[in-house]
Amino acid sequence: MKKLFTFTTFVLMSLASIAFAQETKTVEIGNGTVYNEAVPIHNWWQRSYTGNETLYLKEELGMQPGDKITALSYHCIYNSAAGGNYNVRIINTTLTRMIDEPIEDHEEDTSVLQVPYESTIYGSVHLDPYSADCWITFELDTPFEYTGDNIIIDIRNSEPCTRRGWVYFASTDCDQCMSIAWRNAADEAVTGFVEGYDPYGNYDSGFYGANPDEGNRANIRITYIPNEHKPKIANVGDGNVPSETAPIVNWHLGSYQGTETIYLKEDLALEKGDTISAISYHCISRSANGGNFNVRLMNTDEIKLYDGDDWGDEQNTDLSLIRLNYNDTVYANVQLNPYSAGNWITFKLSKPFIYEGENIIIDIRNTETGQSSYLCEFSSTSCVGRSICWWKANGEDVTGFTSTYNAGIGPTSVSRSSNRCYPNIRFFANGMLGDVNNDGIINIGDVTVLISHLLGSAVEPFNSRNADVDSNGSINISDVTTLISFLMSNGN
Ligand SMILES: [Ca+2]
Ligand SMILES: [Ca+2]
Repeated sequence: MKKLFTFTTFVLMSLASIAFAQETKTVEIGNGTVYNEAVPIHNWWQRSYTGNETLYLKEELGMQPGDKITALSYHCIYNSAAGGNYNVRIINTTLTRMIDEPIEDHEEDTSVLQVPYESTIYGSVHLDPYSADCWITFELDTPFEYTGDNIIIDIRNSEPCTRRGWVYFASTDCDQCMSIAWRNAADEAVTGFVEGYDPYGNYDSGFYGANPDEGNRANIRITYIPNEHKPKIANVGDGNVPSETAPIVNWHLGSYQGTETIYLKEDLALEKGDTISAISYHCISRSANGGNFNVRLMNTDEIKLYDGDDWGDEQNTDLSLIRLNYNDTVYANVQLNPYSAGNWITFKLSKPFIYEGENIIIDIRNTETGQSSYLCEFSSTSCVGRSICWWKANGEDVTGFTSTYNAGIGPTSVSRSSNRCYPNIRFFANGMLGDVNNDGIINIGDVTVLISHLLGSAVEPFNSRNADVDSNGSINISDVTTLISFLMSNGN
């Protein structure tokens, strides 16, 4: 009976592992046999703290926006006696190497650190002294949402090293610095790290020396759940009404302002689970408008931003009309310079926004006082109740806005009508359809790469998902024509 039970358990576990294998993919980066004693784990001194940050590039990852990382594994070659508890943090980044200037041994230039101590801890692992030649896996408690950029993985111990020991990991040489490691000394106060630790001010042993143009990096296996949703572009609005109040308004020189627009699910060619990668607006009239803006998004089942019937142009102080708060997630921050007319302006999101199948509210507001009072007109569509704008007048206390601003106390005026139209928009979901060379923008360079690919030239990087521009499941000459017509309509 026990044998049968064991056999049944084995079969069930096998089935479970098969099902699991179908849901996840693994990418392995690095195939070298160099040994590294500092990354991803090192125990320098008993009672000391250690950490490291390592960069992996999007072309190495080969992953898609919306993929979710669920585990990281490193190949341990040898461990003498090290052990302890370690946390893993991950961020998306556009950096392509860790440092630009050499750092010396024990240098305390903590500005080279990229991952704040306060950022999300995705998983942890406890290490006992273990055998040689094994893979050490960090299972992530919280999946990491990949945005399509490079990533930095930060691993540091969560309590002082309990014992001194050496750990060697299989690594690969790099022709630029992709990894840095640091430690603080054994006699430093240890409680500061665990609670309220400031990673930018608590070093006295500093970094291992590093050269910007060389180094090595631990081999890694990254396990992730692929985003099975195809790249797509969803357009909303076909009107040619000009709007000077949304999505960007610089109403008064030296003032703060913001806009919110609601887009309804029946207008969105999106499906639940799509990951928004970027949004674009069509600027139709030139201005000297510019500045720095934050973009916030929310899923909602509301259908209007204002449900009254007095949609006049009057201003009021009913601040409850503003749905998003300053403390809500910022999905994009963009610096807009004065630009030419006729362009689609793209806001690439720095973290994925998952569409839940209902309506979407987009909030765009400046993070600093308006740099000009010139207006900028956007292609828009007539409506009632779908867009509002607000501003804080000249002479208002402006300091509260940038650091502690709460939308409920900030604006002094809300315009409910926003000229009775909403800005046309393009949603890029699950990647950037048309971004064939994977550089984050869609331009003539993508046409060149696509044609080269069709002519048989191996051009890297080549994003085959983004290259099926007409979304018919194959990549051929019709994707070139579709891409060209898209660029023509894009005003580029
Ligand atoms: Ca591109
Ligand atoms: Ca195609």
